[in-house]
Amino acid sequence: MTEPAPDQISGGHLVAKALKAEGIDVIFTLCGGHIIDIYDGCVDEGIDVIDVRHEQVAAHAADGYARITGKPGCAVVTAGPGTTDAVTGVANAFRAESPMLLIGGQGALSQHKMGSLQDLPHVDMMTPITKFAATVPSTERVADIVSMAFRECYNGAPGPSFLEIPRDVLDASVPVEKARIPEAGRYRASTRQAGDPDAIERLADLLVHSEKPCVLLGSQVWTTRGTDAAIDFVRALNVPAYMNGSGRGTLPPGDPHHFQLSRRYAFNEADLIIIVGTPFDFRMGYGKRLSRDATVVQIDLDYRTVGKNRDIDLGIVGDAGLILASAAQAASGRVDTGAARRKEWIEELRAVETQAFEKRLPRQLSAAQPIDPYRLVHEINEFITEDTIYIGDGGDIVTFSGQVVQPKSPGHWMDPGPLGTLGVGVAFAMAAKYAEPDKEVLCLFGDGAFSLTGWDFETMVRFDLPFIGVIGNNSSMNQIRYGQAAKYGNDRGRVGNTLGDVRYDEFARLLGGHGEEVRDPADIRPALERARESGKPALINVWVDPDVYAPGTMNQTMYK
Ligand SMILES: Cc1ncc(C[n+]2csc(CCOP(=O)(O)OP(=O)(O)O)c2C)c(N)n1
Repeated sequence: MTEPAPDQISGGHLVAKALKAEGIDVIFTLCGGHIIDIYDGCVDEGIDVIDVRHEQVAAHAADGYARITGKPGCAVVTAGPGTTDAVTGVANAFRAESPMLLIGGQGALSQHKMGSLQDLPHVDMMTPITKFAATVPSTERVADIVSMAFRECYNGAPGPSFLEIPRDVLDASVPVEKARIPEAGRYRASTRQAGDPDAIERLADLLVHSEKPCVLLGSQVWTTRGTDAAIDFVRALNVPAYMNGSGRGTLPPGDPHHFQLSRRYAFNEADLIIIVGTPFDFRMGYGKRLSRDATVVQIDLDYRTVGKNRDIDLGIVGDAGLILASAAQAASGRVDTGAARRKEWIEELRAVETQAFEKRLPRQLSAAQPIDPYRLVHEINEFITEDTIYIGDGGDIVTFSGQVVQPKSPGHWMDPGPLGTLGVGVAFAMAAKYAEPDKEVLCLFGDGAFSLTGWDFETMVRFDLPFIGVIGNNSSMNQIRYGQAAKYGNDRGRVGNTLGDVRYDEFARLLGGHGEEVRDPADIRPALERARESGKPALINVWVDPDVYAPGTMNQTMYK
């Protein structure tokens, strides 16, 4: 074994020092000869190395780690196929505004363009799906450029960065005093922007004059850790709140300002709609689902998102929590002419909400066999606690859960985000359980989604990361099947979307986890309890009715 002289440091050790300075305590990786010096550096810096079975999982886990911890995640993969395998994970983080760094190996600079093993133009491939993508040109610059990549992750709305480190750059050693090794907390500024003060005053005015306001608390409320400010805001001004993405759980179910099922009604009837930290993308019907008569305010970290796809009346760029706190403060000194009518408005929405809930309840309690997916997600919703981090990874089954499962705490809801990537589940569970070992992690999978990256269940076993996996098994890619059958008829509607009747519970046991099969809805709850008690990574294979679809799937809302 060759060790650098004491006053020398190698590229891999410089990477590890820069990760440490960023507060990162784990990398997710799949090995390759191009990157092993980073592992050696991690050992010295006390950074854990979680090695997975597919690079896509490493990248999704880095994304998930960022969402849970508020720190950037890091995945390290080898050159060529290692890096291409991770592309989906980076792309998902890009659309979800999740800060992470992917480090890819690269052939030696000395063999540049000579056809070295696993050589590809990684930076060109990564540029459109990252905020920053670069080659590290010399060993001296390794830590400096890693810290630059982290800085770039937080420019505007957060997102991923990519670095490739040529093998000779990584493996070489340089005198320590020649390398810039940025120190923790000294190489980037705070990103908390308070918003234009004039715009905040206008928002305060709009609020106190509004009789029928509503607010949509999107993912950036969680990203910016603006939960408390958002809660104070809705309480101080008596504003009904809807939540989406990672913003779910900002208010717990049962809170007087927590609304979910009356959103369409509110967006039609409101006189003031405040959209916080979520774009007018397909999940919002590109803004078309908001009343044309309402005054629309949009708050976002990214200047480019505000006013995109739909006209707005007031746009504010900055940190969700800071802006909501300043608006509430600015409103507190004003005469609130809308206050009395807002009370009635809240009652009106509560009535709509209750009616919608009662209409659906019989489905949620259905004793049908095969199991109605509504019953499965109802049981999950009843089972989770304020310490359960809920993950959805699938098509139709996750659309059902989006209607029924309500996280009980902020930051306890994870879904892929607007890229709609199947296969995030095991990786998100890995990151969540690693980062929050005292929390329970429950992931609902479609059988199709689980199959994409399910081998990493073994990683969960190997690293002793217990979680409860529930597979809504309909032996189909049902969300696709619905639209296909509607368009081409039942026979042709079956082409390319049929899966085998796979016993995922047996798969779990094969890999050393806990597994159970459920056919009777009355058995769902006891099976969930046993999975909780097992203390192991678990898969409960629940056979759900393949001929029942979620309303969102039947309306094909995602394409409208
Ligand atoms: C990586 C990826 N591939 C394909 C799709 C397209 N897609 C969306 S939903 C879906 C079906 C998912 O099936 P499953 O996870 O079993 O859930 P189900 O719809 O059957 O409940 C597919 C293939 C996607 N979103 N992501």
